[in-house]
Amino acid sequence: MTDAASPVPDRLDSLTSWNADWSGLRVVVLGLGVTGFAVADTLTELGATVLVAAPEVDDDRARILEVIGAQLLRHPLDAVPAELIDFAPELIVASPGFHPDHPVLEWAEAGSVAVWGDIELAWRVRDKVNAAEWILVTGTNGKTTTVQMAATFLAAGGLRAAPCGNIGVPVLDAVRDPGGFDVLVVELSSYQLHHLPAVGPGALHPWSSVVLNIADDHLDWHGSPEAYRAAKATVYANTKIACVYNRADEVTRRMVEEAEVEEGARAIGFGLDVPGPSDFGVVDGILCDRAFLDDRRSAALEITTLAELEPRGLAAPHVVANILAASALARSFGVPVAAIHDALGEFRLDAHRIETVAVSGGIRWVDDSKATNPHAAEASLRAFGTVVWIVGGLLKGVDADALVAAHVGRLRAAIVIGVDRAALVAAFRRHAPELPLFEVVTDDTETVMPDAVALAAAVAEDGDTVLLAPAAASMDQFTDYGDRGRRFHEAVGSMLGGEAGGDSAPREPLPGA
Ligand code: UMA
Repeated sequence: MTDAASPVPDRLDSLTSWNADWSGLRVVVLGLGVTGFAVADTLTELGATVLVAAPEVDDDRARILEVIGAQLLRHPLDAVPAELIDFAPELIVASPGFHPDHPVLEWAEAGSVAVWGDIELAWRVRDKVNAAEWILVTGTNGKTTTVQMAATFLAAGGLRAAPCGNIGVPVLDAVRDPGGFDVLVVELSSYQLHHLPAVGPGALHPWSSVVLNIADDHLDWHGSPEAYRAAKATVYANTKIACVYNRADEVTRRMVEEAEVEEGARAIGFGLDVPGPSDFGVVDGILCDRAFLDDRRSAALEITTLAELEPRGLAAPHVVANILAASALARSFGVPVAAIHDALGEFRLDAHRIETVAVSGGIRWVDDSKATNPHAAEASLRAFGTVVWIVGGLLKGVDADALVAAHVGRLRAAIVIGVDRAALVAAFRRHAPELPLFEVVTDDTETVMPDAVALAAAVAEDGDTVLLAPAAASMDQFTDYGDRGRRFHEAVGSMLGGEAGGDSAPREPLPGA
C-alpha cells in the first residue's frame, strides 16, 4: 500500500541482487587493500559512482581504479575529508580493518549514511553467476584450518566449493568467479561480523554456521569482550540447516540458543569427548558423527581415528576439534563420511601452524607462529609435554596472565620477545619465580629470532619441545606471523647447522627469575 504518509522506501533495501538497479548509486569505499579493491571493482561494474578513500595507495591499484572509472581520494583519513563530504555518499562500504569509532564511520552514523561491510555487499550480489549456498566459519582460533578442511571435504564430496573471506580471498571475488560454485565456505573475522546486520535485506541466510571457540581477542578494536562476543554471535543468525557449536565452550552453545534461526535448523555440538545424539565427538580414539544419520540414538558413523591422524601431524587436540567441526559442516551438506576420511588422508596444515621445524638431539622445535593470542597459545602448549616457550609480541590489549598461570607447570624455561614484554615478565615472576626466564631485549628484526633460538638451545633438554607460540600479534617486530615463523625456521636451521644466531641476547636468567 502506498499513500502520502508512507515513508519513501529506501533505495538500498531494493539492492538485493546483481540485477538490481545500482546505477549512479554514490558509494564511498574506505580502504584500498584486497577488500577495498574488490568492492570498488564490483560497484563500478554494477554502474555505481564510486569514490575510494584511502591513506596509502598501491600504484597498480590506483592505475586500475582509473581504468575502471572509480575516483580516488588519497587522504590520511584522520578526519573526514571535505571531498568526501561534498561527494554526499548514499552508502559507505568499509574495509574490515576500520574501527567502528573511525572518524568517517562516526560521521556516517551521525548523518544516517548507511555503512556496509564487503560481506553484506557480496551477499546482496551473490546471484551474479549462480547463487551458491554459504557456510560461515568464525571463532577466535582455528578458522582458517577449519575453512580449508570443510572446503576440501565438500570438494571430496563432488561439490564445487570455494574457501574465501578473512582467509585472504575476498568473498566478492568468489561470488564473481565466472565458473560459479555450489557452496562458499566463508571465514568471517569479528571485524567483518561487526558490520553485518542480523535482520533486513542485507542479512545473511547461511546454510550452516559455526563459532569454533571464544576467548578474548581484538579487544582494542571492539572495545570490550561483550562487543567482541556479540559480533561473533551474528554468525548464527538465520541459519537454515545446522548451527554447529563447541561443547567445550559454553558460550558458543548459548549463542546458538539465543540466535534467530530458520525453522528446522538444528544445533550440532562437536567436542573431544563422547558425542550425544546430534553431536560429533571421539569414542575410543575414533572420530564419529552421531548427528547426520537416522538411527543416531543408537549408532554413530566413523570418520577417522586418532591413530590415522597422528602420523600426519593432525592429532593435536585443537586440530581434532577443527576436523570435527569441519566434518559437521560438510556432513550438513550431505558429504559421505568416506569422502571426508579420504580427504583427510591428503590434508596438510598450512605453514606456521604447530609445524615441526626440526628434531635434533632429542629436542623438537615447533613453529606455531600463528598462535597470535593467548587462546591459540593455550591449545598449542597443551599439545606438548615439557616446553621451552618462546612467547610475546603485541598483546592487543589482551591479558596473558591466566595463560602463564595455567602452564608454568609444563615449562622448562620461558623466553620473552616483543614490545609488550613487561606484562609477561611480571606474570612469570608472579606465578613462577623459580622458572628460568629470559628476555630478548633487542628490537632488531634480524636478531630477535636468532637470539631467542640460541637461548632456547642453551636450556632445552632431551625430550623437550621448544615452542614458538607467541600468544601475541607479530607486527611489532615482524611483517606478519608468516615472517615471524620463517625467521624462526631460519634461526633453527642455522643454529643446528652450527651457526647459532646473534650475541646481543642476555645469556643468564634475569635477576629474580
Ligand atoms: N586502513 C585505514 N584506516 C583504518 C584501517 C585500514 O586507512 O583504520 C587501510 C589500510 O591501510 C589498508 C586498507 O585500509 O590499506 C584496507 O585494510 P584492511 O586492514 O581492512 O585489510 P584488507 O587488505 O582489505 O584485508 C581484509 C582483512 N584484514 C583485516 O581484517 C585487518 C584480511 O584479513 C582478509 O584476508 C581480507 O580483508 C579479505 O577478506 C587479515 C587479518 O589479519 C588476514 N584479519 C584479522 C585476523 O584474522 O585476525 C581480522
